[in-house]
Amino acid sequence: MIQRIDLRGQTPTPAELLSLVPRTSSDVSDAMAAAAALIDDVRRDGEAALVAQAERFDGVRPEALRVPAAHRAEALAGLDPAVRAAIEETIRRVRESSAAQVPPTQTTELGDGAEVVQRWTPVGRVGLYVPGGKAVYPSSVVMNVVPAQTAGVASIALASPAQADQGGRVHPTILAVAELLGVDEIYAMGGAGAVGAFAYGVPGLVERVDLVTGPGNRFVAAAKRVVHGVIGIDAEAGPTDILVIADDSADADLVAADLVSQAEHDEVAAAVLVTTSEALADAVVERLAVRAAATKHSARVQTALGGRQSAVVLVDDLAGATAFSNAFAPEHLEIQTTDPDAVLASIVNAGAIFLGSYSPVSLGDYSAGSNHVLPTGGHARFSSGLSAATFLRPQQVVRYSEAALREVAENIAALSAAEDLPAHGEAVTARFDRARTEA
Ligand code: HSO
Ligand code: ZN
Repeated sequence: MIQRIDLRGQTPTPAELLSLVPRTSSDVSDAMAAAAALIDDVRRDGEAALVAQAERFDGVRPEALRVPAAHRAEALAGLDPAVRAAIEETIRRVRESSAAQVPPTQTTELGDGAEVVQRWTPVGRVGLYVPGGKAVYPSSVVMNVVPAQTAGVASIALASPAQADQGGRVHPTILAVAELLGVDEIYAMGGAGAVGAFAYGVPGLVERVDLVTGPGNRFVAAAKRVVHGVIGIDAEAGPTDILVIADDSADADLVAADLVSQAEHDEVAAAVLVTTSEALADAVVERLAVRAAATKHSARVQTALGGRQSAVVLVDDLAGATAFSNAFAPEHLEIQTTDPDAVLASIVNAGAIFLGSYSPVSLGDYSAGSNHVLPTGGHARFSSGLSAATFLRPQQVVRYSEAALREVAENIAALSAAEDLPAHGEAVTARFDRARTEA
């Protein structure tokens, strides 16, 4: 089932490494036209369009587009106490670690009376999209809302589709988690139309937002692309992936369990083991077969493991393993070796990194206190996971005194002349122009 690739004795380039284990592409361009049409409907017809889209796509008329407080309270009362306790502890941990993501205001003195201050200012209003349907992930509500709250976002709204099997209400677990988080502005709206409602506002229902975040299907991703520029968006999430770097000290059964755990998300999820040990490779392949056959979502897991995006890769040494991993830029990287920190030192591209045999990805998905919204599709080469910083903008504040400005006045004059923008220079010289001040 899972393909085996033997790279021992070879030194492939990063591009060659990537072509050996290509991720499934997540092209949303063909959904763009449909998403744009749904957004136009919402801009034209407002609430009526949202109701019509719910009937068409979710097969139900929303009981209320704006979720009333009573529904949220009912949902929280019905939440399984064990799930409630687990969510509360996750909230606590994510809050604590998110606080460290808010950079302090920093002042740089560039001379006497010359000062540039950098401060971080939260986005004013955020719309969080939460998918309904098959995959309802209350943990993702926490991962999106908590960093926004930590950043100091004043206004947070949440949208999730009306569920046919809930009589047209938003999924109760989502409502309950929102209630635990203190989010009281929730809309039963889904898909591209919901993104449109957030981007442009709907008179009498929802105010426009500044930024939309959260996962969703192809049409939600396409809708985000359509409205990007009108408002901000977070990264587009593609299929999840995991890469494990392991040596002969790793436990094959645990490595297999971790690979299966992320393969469980999606038929196109990628699960990759890169190892220096042939014995471990053999053992993991064996354990994968057993676990994949026995797990609840066996068919999905087997499809994911059998795809070209998944592999067991043999390398000569740990340097070869890190080279592979840096080229792949995994969303989740586990390092299960005798000295994980030594391997970590050579890692540059990864969404989140899990060290040692007691830090599985599932820990990060639910309870570590880290964020599980991470760059997929190799985007870890240039971007990072969701954090308080996602909701903050660095702003520079400039304050120069007369003497400090005088010191650079000639530079400004020279540069403005070189760019043929003399009025720029004149704005500075005017301040020191004696004829002007005496007049
Ligand atoms: N592993 C997923 C997040 C998740 N797992 C949510 C379970 N629920 C992407 O990082
Ligand atoms: Zn997961």
